[in-house]
Amino acid sequence: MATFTWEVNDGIGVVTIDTPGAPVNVISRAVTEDLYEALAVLEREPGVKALVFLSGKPDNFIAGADIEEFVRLKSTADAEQMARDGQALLDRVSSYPKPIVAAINGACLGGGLEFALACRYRVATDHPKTQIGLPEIQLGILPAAGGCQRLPRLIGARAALDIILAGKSERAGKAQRLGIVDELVPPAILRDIAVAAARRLSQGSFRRPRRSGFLGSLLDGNPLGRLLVFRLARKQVLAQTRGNYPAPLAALEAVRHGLSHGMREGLKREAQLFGQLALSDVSRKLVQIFFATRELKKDPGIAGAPPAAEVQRLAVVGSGFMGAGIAGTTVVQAGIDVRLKDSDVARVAKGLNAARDLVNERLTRRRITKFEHTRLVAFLSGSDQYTGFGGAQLVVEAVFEELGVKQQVLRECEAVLPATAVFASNTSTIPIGRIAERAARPERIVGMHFFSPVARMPLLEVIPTAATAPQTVSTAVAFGRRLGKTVIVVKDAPGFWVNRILGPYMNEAAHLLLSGVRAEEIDRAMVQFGFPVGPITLLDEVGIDVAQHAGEVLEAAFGERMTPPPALGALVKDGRLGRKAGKGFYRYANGKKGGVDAAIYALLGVQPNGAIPAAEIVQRLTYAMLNEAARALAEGVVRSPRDGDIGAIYGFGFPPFRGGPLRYLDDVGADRLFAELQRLAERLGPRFAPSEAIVDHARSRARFYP
Ligand code: 3H9
Repeated sequence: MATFTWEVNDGIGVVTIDTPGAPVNVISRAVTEDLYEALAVLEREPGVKALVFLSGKPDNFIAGADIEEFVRLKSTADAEQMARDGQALLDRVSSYPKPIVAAINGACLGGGLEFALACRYRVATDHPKTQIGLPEIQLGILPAAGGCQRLPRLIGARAALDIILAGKSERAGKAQRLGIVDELVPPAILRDIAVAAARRLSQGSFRRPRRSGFLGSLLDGNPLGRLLVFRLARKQVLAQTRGNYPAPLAALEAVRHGLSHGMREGLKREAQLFGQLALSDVSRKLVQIFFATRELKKDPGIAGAPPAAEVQRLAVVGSGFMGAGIAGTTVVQAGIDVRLKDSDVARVAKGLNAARDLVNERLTRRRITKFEHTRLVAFLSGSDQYTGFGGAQLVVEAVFEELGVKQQVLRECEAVLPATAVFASNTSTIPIGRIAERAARPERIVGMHFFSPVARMPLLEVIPTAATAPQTVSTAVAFGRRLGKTVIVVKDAPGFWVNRILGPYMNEAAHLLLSGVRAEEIDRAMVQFGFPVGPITLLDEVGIDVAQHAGEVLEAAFGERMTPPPALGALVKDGRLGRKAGKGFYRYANGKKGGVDAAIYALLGVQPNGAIPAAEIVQRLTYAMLNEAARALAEGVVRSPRDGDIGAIYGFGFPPFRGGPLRYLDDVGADRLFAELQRLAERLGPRFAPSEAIVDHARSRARFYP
């Protein structure tokens, strides 16, 4: 009974959950057995009138069912049984003859929340690490230990579906407002308040106030209202997932079935659906991404790396959109001093304002207190001089994308920075080695390629040159992680990883446009394939001029196969730079995207003709990307297929349910891809010629993943 220990004080048994040696508490088979045993012993104790469960881990209550365990499931029947076992355990908890109080501090997720929901009462701390939710959907499964039954019964179908279908976690304050948590307390008094609640419950009955309000009871409380709720939810799910993710629809069905046929039947359906989902290809892919992301969190980015230098002050040169984004994100995520520098004070002031906006947004969204807001804002300062750079351990330059300008900034920084400071360039197109050419301390120079907008985009590419010292790499990687980014270390080659494999994909979109495919048809096909936005919308978002420049860099480096068709030039000349200019392929009004602007076809000199079906659009775009991804991996641009896949998923939203381009390539099969590429090359030109990596893989029937 290693996971559960307890002490009894004045009739209340306080049980601590703490799996020895594990980073977080999870509900595994072994823990399940321990819990049955603990409940049996405590039931027999006549002196125990009520129980409190709290966690012995500092930041974690229970992180859910053990994901490693359900990955090992071999059959639908085993998976269904696993859900039934979980449900039986929580039935035991909910029908326990003595009241049980969950005292929640830290993550209370998935099966952890299902456990808490089976308890009679829930007290949670207002600590920011206290996250309460059901993230199962994000793993391609559904809450199957009664979560689809107990949550809607507690807070109403609408609110429950909102959490379950998005796989959302809420902070404790919101969970209390929703009615999931009964009491919200500071961590220091969690135990006392939970014990007091347990005592009250042991002395009398407790009725939870109803919260749903007039509209809520109208919608949740009668079959017709519920029908409406489910219809709407289904529509929303289909619009968001395009039918590519089966779990949200299954969860909807489990909730609906339970509310119309009762708890028992609902549980049965929940278990059946879990059985089907747990072994599905989509779930396996999403779980692989979960583990790959965790692995990357621990990966220093370079073999045998020395510990990262601690960064207490960041300096940023260039206070434009990127620079301000890096500055603001640093303050919000790392809470350290940031010094911003630009060529004149007006620009600096604009950058500081934009950085401050990110802190303000945290306050508006109630993520921080007013006090914390004041503290964080005070970390931001700036100047048109390099004052304050002497105290920085890391400087990131985000100035204009021109080699000469960047080299100049590097020289100026080296003159004022401490010799041990790291200089990072946030460039998307210029080789880091070129920037470092005339550096006094090339070993301290590295690339840190953030994506735009910095605050929202989860990926960071760290790019060492041949001369970069290992500690410079580990410092950049560790700092990126402090900003909450998933970091991949990539080779200093044109386009790095993300832009390199996006290049042929974007070019192919332009080829399709020029052969008369409508912009919205291209976008629609790729969104249906699983991308968050299509390539034409992406061009508008990135900026058509920026994309054109990136295309030129790739063409200069790789020649004909990366030559962009002459589509973008005409648009740039017309001032169509995308969303930022208020016009691109699409129309924009008051920041809102409208339809495609038909004028683009005249500019491109084509008549839309609808001649190419969606399947071919998808094939040409994705195969162009897969071909390049295999080639770049073979050249060592990324260290492993894992890094390549995570980079594509977090960098530009490659459909997660397909596992990333390299996993998808395995699924397509190198031999089939080879044959199709050859066919496309014959028909459309040598840009489709299979790369050597594809030829090798096809010949040896190799896979990127075992
Ligand atoms: C479920 O509950 C299904 C049920 O409805 C019904 C079934 C019948 N299992 O992220 P971190 C490990 S499905 C196994 O670095 P943080 C993680 O791999 C589950 N392992 O820390 C890592 O291991 P290592 C629904 C888990 O502080 C270590 O813990 N729950 C699990 O940044 C530390 O993790 C979820 O989806 C798990 N459930 O974040 C929650 N959780 O050190 C998934 C964590 O060896 N977990 N580990 O690399 C999380 O979101 C984050 O881990 C958490 C902590 C927020 C808890």
